[in-house]
Amino acid sequence: MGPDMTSRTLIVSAAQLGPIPASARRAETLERLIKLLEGAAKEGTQLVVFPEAALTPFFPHWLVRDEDELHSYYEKDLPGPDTQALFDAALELQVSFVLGYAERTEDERLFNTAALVDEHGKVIHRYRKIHLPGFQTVQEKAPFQNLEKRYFEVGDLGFGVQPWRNTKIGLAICNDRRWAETYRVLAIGGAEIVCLGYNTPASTPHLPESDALVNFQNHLSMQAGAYQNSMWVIGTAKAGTEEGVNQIGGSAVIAPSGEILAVAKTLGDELVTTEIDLDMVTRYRREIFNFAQHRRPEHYRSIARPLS
Ligand code: ING
Repeated sequence: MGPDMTSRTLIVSAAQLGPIPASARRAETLERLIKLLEGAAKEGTQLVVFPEAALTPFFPHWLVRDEDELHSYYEKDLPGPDTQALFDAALELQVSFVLGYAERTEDERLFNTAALVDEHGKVIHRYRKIHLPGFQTVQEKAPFQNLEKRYFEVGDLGFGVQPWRNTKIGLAICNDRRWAETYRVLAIGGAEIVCLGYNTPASTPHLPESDALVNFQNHLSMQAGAYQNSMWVIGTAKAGTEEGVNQIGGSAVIAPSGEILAVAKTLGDELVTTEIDLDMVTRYRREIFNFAQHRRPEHYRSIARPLS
């Protein structure tokens, strides 16, 4: 049975991107995103999720010394001259999409942002990354940097939930997926699908013991969030070796059961498409994670008792 407005089924795609070199012209990058949109539309997809920083290399991985270079990585308007072609293609194809990008506001504030664009090419929701990992200053000994605290402010929009078609969507970005609160706050707000992009290095310089577990912990975070909150999670990677940093792939569509329904096989541009049943959210929230019947926030007090 194909997707329609009553059956609460939907076809979704994680649109994974391979590396975006700092030398890439924006038009070239946009071409890659449009190609993925076209491929998704051919598969009947209604919602495409692009990664975090889907228009640029993940520049927090190095100290950007040149002011003009730094500003070149941010978008002032969305759509703007550098993204209009993507919006036009999505409108033409009647496909909604989530786009991760670096945002510069009118009053010069800088955020790591994701936007939800509906099938009419309209930005209907925006989220600014709250959990910024990394540092303000360069870590001398590290083989690569994470300077998100230097290049972005902490998001000031909270975790919003946006009605879209016959469901509700929440957005998150990269490190947000590691924090249980991200999914719980969105679930309390009624989100049925969480869309998130990530740029995740294959090694963690400050905790080398976790290097062998990077891919496991990527899926663990999203599967736990999906299951413990009865939500669909669409997680999309910017993968491959980008400006010298190896990044994981593993883009996936994860069900409220916690199962991975579809997962990327490569580290390049790749569509991970599957049909999802939104009523699985309803069933799991009725039978297992029924917040009203079983959850007791009024009793949740963490009391650190001294050892007797
Ligand atoms: N990147 C990484 C992420 O959260 C990281 C940073 C990796 C933090 C591994 C902790 C462990 O996937 C971004 N951009 O948040």
